[in-house]
Amino acid sequence: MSDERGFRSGFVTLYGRPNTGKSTIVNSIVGEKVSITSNKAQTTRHRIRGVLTRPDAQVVFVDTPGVGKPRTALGKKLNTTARQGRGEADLVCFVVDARSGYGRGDAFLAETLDPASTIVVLNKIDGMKRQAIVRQLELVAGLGFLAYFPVSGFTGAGIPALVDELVTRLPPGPLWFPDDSVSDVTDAHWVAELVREQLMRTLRQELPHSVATRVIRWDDKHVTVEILVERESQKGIVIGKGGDVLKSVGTKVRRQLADGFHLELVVNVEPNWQNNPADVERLLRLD
Ligand SMILES: Nc1nc2c(ncn2[C@@H]2O[C@H](COP(=O)(O)OP(=O)(O)OP(=O)(O)O)[C@@H](O)[C@H]2O)c(=O)[nH]1
Ligand SMILES: [Mg+2]
Repeated sequence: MSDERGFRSGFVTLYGRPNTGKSTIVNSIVGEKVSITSNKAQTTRHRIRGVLTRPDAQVVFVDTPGVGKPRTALGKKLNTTARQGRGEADLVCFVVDARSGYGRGDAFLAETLDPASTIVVLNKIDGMKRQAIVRQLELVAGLGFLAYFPVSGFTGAGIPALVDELVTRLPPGPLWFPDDSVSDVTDAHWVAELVREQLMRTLRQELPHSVATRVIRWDDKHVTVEILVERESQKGIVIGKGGDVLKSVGTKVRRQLADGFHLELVVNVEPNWQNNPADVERLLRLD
């Protein structure tokens, strides 16, 4: 199937409630970490493309922010970004957390999706009893979508079958990205994301949502990432006692960077940015 006539390609958007495992699935499929993950809702803030190229097809996976009831300008922006991702797709993978179970939030989203181009992906089936998985399948089976796939983004169970199904349903098409390209994320954005990932994983309660990160200086192998919080009182928590939080974040990020990379972290306050649409636009802009 490697002749040109047989080649298929297209865009597949992962869409769903926050924390259902969309980014974990994209990373698992492309075989590399292209999108940060954490157990806090709203970890993903941009449309992140992860590219899978096989001899017979190229699938561009579009990871999107989780969709939820917006309580801030940031939440609203994330919902818009997710909808835009849905709009550019040939196919949508509607990702549901099978562990916590198909719920009202999922049902609400299901109604906004086009059944003719949507596949339901029941994620996190690792460690679940067969019966419980079947019950979840029964809950969604009547919704009229194209297909239903129980998977685990962790173990990879069910993922190859899902990818084969997606490829079969994509139209004939060209390579959209070079065949050795895995992601469209720039180096600066990626380093800022790695810092935010560690902060999301470390910080508690509402604090993760108050954090924004961006590279403010990149000088050969020396990079400075600015961490923005919303209040002076949050600064101390992010820095930690004797700087221990920042130190641990820095260590975990450096491990994922090339040798000899010098990473500097600075913390500043951008008052209440999460509630100000103009601040949200500015801080989430990729340039
Ligand atoms: N047990 C289990 N946990 C998973 C699986 N996939 C993801 N998780 C966990 O679920 C949490 C959320 O994963 P993410 O991939 O960040 O979820 P997301 O849907 O991208 O979240 P947002 O970007 O916030 O919308 C993390 O703690 C993951 O480790 C899975 O297959 N099994
Ligand atoms: Mg995500």
